[in-house]
This record gives sequence, C-alpha cells and structure tokens, in this order.
Amino acid sequence: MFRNVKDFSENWNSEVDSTIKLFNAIPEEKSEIVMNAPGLRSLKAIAWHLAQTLDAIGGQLRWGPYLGENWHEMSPGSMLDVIEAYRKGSAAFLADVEKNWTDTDLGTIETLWGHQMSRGGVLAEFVIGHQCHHRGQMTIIMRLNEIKVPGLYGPSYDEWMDMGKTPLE
Ligand code: NI
Repeated sequence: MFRNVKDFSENWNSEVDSTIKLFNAIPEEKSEIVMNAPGLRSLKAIAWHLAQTLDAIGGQLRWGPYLGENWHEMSPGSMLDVIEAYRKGSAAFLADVEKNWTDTDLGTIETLWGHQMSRGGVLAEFVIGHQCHHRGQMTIIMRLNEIKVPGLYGPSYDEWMDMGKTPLE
C-alpha cells in the first residue's frame, strides 16, 4: 500500500509511461484480434478497460470521473483514441490526487466491490496491480500474434534481439 501521495505520484507516472509504451506497440490492424476462446477480450478491449478503470473505481469511491460524465457509455474508437483517452484520464486522476488528497487520506478505509482496504491499498492493488495484470495478458496476446513486445521492467526478447544480444534463458 502507499502511505504518501508523493511516492504514489512517482510510481504512477512511471506505470503510465509503461502502459502507453505497450499500447503504442499495438498496430491498429491487430488490435481487434480475439484469441480462440469465446468471450475473451481483444487487445483494444483490454486497453480500453484500462482507460476506464479509474472511473470504474471512482464510481465506487466518489472519485472522478476523469474521462467525462458519460465515461461508461464511451466507445474506444481507434487505438490512438484509446491511448489519448488513457493519457487524459490518468493525468486527470493524478492531478486530482496531488491536489486534493493528503497522506492521511491514504489510510482511510474504503469499501470497493465488497473488499475493505485503505485508500493507499486501493492505489497499490486496484489501480497499479490491476493494470500490471492486464498488461501481462496483453503481452501474451501480442506475442502470439507476432507483435513486437516492448520491455517494461527489463528488456523483452525482441529488445535483446534488436540490441544484437542473446536473450536470457
Ligand atoms: Ni480488469
């Protein structure tokens, strides 16, 4: 969990950069491929889910909305539209947190979809952890569809190859 706003801000900025790096690697023509099981999301659908997540959480905890009042009725459009919406929403969220939240607020106990946890815990698990979870799914779908995967916490296989090095086993 986060106990101070400044630590969250730094971490969030870095996570947003990573998410945009991943979204930017998805070619439009491959963004709507659905893998071979009924009901699975496409890359674009997962990316759009991440753009909407802050407002979905905010709807429960009285934050936002950051994409707009009608965020739940919006549709994603192109990958570039998704990236723009994600960029706008994540920046608006951070501006709200930095302006209106105190370190003490992060200790407030919240109820989110039946889970009780501190607001700093919500930031760690439902804001950042949830995003990492879906990015992991996306990198698998990307790999299986021959889309180059960017490294986020370290070089990806493709980046090792581009550097002319042998990827770690
Ligand atoms: Ni999700």
